[in-house]
Amino acid sequence: VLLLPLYDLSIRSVEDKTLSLSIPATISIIRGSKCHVVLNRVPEPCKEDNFQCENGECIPLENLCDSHPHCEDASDEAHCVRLFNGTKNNNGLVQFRIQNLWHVACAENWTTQISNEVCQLLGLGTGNSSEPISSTGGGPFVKLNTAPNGSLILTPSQQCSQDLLILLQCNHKSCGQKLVAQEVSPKIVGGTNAKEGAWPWLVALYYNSQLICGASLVSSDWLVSAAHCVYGRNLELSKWTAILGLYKTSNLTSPQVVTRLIDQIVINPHYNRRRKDNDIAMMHLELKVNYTDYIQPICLPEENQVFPPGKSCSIAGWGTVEYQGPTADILQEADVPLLSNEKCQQQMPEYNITENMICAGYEEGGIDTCQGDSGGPLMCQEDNRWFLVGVTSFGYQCALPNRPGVYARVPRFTEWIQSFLH
Ligand SMILES: [Ca+2]
Repeated sequence: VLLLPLYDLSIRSVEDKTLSLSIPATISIIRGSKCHVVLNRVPEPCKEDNFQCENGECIPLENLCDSHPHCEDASDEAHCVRLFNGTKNNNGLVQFRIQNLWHVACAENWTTQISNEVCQLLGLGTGNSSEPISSTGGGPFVKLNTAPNGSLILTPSQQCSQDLLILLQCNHKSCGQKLVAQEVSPKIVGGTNAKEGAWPWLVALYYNSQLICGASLVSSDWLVSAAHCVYGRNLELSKWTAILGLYKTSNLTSPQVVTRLIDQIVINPHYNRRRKDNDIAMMHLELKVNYTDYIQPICLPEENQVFPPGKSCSIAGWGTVEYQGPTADILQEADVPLLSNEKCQQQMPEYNITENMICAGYEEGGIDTCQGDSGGPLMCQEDNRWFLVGVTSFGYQCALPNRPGVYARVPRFTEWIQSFLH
């Protein structure tokens, strides 16, 4: 019996019939029946002149990007600077959002320190170069200075001196950034349809025209997936297809979709099939892909980067709704908390949970939605960027409590992955 106040609930049986209920309600499910439970907590929509925080709160628009956190999760101050109209995703005109309006940065008084500060805010390392360029468009504009403590002071302005704007180039290549504006969605328990463009590094792997696994794009020509996805299939390269920019598997001809053949597969040399240890593989695209709003690489974590137990991360994929059942049409996503390896070992006594594995899932009363194709990513956000923390390796079938998903722990393989990228 599930007691679910405050949630909109739909239950999809394996026959794919959806039953919607108004809540609060108590639902009994016959033991042994297979259901896919989707819980959507629907926040009240905000009034028109309000901004909706990522946690659903409403705040007045004038509190957006005013340097003071108003949302409990500070999401009102999260995306207040961007690079605009660049040729790559780590350069462009600097724009600051002040309240609800984007302001273009003027070139006057610009310093290296400001470049570094802006690149850092964008999660792009330090500034590489900045040059003044003549403005063609209209305002509003903003002049920048640094306070003695190093923070930026923004002064909105009607015009830039000599109409000069700043074109900034940051050092890091961009990664782990969602480029398609995501509608504000409430925190979700269980899983739900993702928005198009929500996970632009997610790749669908087809073998013999069957979607069998997920993968993650880590550069313009390399994917990371699970070794068990490719094991025994790594010699028949021509049977593989990687589909990038995919949202609905029923719409492979969408203009956002790019298809690539695979010309190399490398299984991690330490992969142990029986113990499911080091379950990670690299796949090379025959042709590089161009990055678009729908195709972007995910960031690789540093080898020593820590993702602590309890941290909420995300999984996404077209994974089966039930064990060996059909794949989902629309990309599915869910939030899952990371688990310590100790806890995970307790809950998975049949396996040896090694330091090359990381677990995620709800400890108790968890509603597992069976998302996450094998090979697909376990993703965590840090400093506004998404990192590939795990590769979906194994777990139990749907909806079993105390059964976390087990993932290959990517920071253990960062050096190995990077050895392919240069
Ligand atoms: Ca604010």
